[in-house]
Amino acid sequence: MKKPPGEEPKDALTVTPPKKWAAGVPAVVHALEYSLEQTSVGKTGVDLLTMNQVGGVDCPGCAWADPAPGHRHRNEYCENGAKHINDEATGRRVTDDFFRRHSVTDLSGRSGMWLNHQGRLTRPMVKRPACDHYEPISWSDAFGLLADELNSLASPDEAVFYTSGRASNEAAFVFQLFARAFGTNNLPDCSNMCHESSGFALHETLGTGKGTVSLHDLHHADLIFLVGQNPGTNHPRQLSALEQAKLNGARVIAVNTLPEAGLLRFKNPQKARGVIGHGVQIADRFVHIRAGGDLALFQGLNRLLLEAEDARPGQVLDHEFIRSHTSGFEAFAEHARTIGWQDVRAATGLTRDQIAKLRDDVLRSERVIVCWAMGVTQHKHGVPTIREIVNFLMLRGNLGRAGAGACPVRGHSNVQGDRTMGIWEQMPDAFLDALREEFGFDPPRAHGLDSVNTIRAMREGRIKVFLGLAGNFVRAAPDSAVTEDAMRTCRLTAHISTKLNRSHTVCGETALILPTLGRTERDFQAGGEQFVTVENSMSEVHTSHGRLKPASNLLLSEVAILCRLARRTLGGEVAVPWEEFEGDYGAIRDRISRIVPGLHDFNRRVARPGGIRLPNPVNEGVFPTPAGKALFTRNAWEMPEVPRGHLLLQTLRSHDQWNTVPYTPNDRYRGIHGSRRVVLVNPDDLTELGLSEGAHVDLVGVWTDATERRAEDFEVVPYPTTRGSAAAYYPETQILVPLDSVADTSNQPTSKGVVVRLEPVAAGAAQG
Ligand SMILES: Nc1nc2c(c(=O)[nH]1)N[C@H]1C(S)=C(S)[C@@H](COP(=O)(O)OP(=O)(O)OC[C@H]3O[C@@H](n4cnc5c(=O)[nH]c(N)nc54)[C@H](O)[C@@H]3O)O[C@H]1N2
Ligand SMILES: Nc1nc2c(c(=O)[nH]1)N[C@H]1C(S)=C(S)[C@@H](COP(=O)(O)OP(=O)(O)OC[C@H]3O[C@@H](n4cnc5c(=O)[nH]c(N)nc54)[C@H](O)[C@@H]3O)O[C@H]1N2
Ligand code: SF4
Ligand SMILES: [Mo]
Repeated sequence: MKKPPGEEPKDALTVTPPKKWAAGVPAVVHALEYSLEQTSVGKTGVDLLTMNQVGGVDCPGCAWADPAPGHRHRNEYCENGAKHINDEATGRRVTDDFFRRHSVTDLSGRSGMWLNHQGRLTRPMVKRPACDHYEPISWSDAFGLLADELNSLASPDEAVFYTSGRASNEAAFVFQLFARAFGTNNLPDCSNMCHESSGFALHETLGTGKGTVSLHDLHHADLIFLVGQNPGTNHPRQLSALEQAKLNGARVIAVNTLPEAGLLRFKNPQKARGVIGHGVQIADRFVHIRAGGDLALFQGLNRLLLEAEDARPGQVLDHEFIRSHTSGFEAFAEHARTIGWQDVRAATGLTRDQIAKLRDDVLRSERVIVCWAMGVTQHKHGVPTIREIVNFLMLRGNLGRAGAGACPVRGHSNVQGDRTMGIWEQMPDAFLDALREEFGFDPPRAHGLDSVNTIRAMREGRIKVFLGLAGNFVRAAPDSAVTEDAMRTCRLTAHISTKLNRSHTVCGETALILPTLGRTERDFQAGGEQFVTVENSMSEVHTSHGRLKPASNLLLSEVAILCRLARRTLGGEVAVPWEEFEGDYGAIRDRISRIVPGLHDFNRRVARPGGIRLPNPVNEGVFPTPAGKALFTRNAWEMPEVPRGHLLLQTLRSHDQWNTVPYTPNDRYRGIHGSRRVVLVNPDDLTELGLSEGAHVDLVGVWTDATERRAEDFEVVPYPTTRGSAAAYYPETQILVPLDSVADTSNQPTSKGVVVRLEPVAAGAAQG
């Protein structure tokens, strides 16, 4: 079979029926198989038992919250958490010899799975101009090289500082401090491609960008919506919370283009009931929605609620909440009443009667929570969709009280914390003022570049230095061909990483690999053994203690790398005690205490079991918008235009990957084995397109520019996705997402809304 360079190899594809339940015993056995392959049995056991426990290591996987101390299971982790931690704790090592054997050109032809499989990076490496190999470099020379490049820039804005959400609070705080002391707000992050739409919509309507619910709220809700998320794979312990909610009487409505296994039934591996028996049905209603139809769905639902109020005045809406806490209700209501059911049907595939059933569920419920993730944020109208979800919650006062609220389900384990620490190209003045007060330098005020704008600026030759703190920017960003060309225009690209990935191989003229400790590892500094802190999706800030021996004795912690680099670059220019920070992370937390509201007395309070829950003003009845009230909004929708014979493609995660890093070619719950180059299409669409199961097709992107975007040779799998849509894995399909196809206002790539046609590959070519 054909395989473009840099893509995953393909074995023979086997397809089995999709699973109807998630996370029972086979899931645990499956994780153990992966971990046994990566580490020794003993080490795995030690790690996993400390995972997500008080005083233990925080799972490096997703940002789902831990139950309160005293309510945790002995095994407080999921199958995928076990895989993520073992992927870091692997016994494999990338050695000097490895880089002698493999040129950069060779490595850039390798797949992400292969690169990751080589194991942990062990020492700093440099690729010099006109040279095709990485070679060892000392830490001191590496810092010297980076500092010289930075200091030779015509403007600090010729550098960008990218962060991925696995970085700790301490590392993130130091990173943004360094960037701003250096003189730029160019701080793009993975969140620009993840929940940026949530941040924008929540900020605008509620005055705060974070979710409002806790685990306790979820456990005690009457009705929970799961919109555009796949918890069985991406937030498996959310299923435990949903199970608990259901045992307490909650109903769950899942809204998705795919009937994901985790939405249907859950067998809890931590309970006998989950080992035998049928498990718990998760979704009481599964709403099989057309791709991108969620705004229309919530608007239809809102119209029905307004009409129910007309029929029973004073009994449906929470007038007290609307009167005292919100503005814009009249304009919103007027607009919502005008939406047409034909239009809603076209956008959602759902009838008024089907939506009326959801209204009835809502009317029976006192406490409603809406959870959402990438199926909502990664569409062109992601921001208005979330604004409409806020409208929905506010109609019945489902904000700021127990068991109710908004729950954007975050991705990376500390992506929310990184933002709290100032990783954002648009940090508000209050934060910048606090930095100035604390450190005595004037941070730049002009907004910096986000992820998409970074690529645009690179393409125009305006960026000379790229420094990445974790992540895999080249592979996470859209429009691979454009992004890779853009990255190669840099004079220097440098990555602080645990493992090898494509961003090390598609690099600038000079490139640095700065290998670092993972979260699982012990971190000794001048001031003794250190721990770090992270913030989960529910705004709980807690500690994470590494337990393992570092993968190599040449590794430095993220904080140490950043502090040394900052000292070398800035000399004595700013009054930041970098050396003290490196020696004792408590000194960093002391400063954070004085800068980040809610983290006062950080060191003392975070030491308590369970840590600190950052206050959310909404839960105190305060809406810090300019008007001091929550805003009802009017949201028009514009469905993506999908020409005849085309489909709307979503690019999503398999069960066996961590973002840009596939672990295996399998996606067990969806019944896909042996190959990731598959495209899932509704059988009726296949008939209409004249394609049959197993056909080989190129996915060809259709966009307003003249560029042809083609992902070659995918195998067609008939799958119950909604009519008109298709699904294929990220990052293989990254090449199809146009850089300029972004969500309105949030500038987030529309990774779930890519117009494609399926072009059959000539019979002989598929075998080539
Ligand atoms: N194992 C594992 N866990 C992870 C990750 C990982 O890669 N692997 N990544 C982490 C990160 S960074 C993130 S952000 C999260 C992502 O968590 P998710 O958002 O669950 O991730 P995706 O795989 O992108 O799945 C999106 C879901 O939305 C649905 N969907 C797509 N389009 C639509 C639509 O228009 N409407 C509706 N209603 N549904 C739609 C898809 O069918 C799919 O179920 O997971 C985190 N957890
Ligand atoms: N088409 C499409 N594109 C997408 C998405 C999509 O759904 N579809 N999802 C988007 C989303 S939600 C996200 S969050 C981004 C993800 O984008 P990123 O966060 O940039 O990507 P990851 O794949 O999580 O990064 C993995 C790399 O991080 C490094 N790493 C791992 N742990 C550590 C650590 O502890 N410290 C350090 N320093 N490095 C570490 C390793 O070198 C590893 O190779 O991708 C986005 N891109
Ligand atoms: S649900 Fe998320 S945080 Fe919890 S163990 Fe699984 S991957 Fe880790
Ligand atoms: Mo994410």
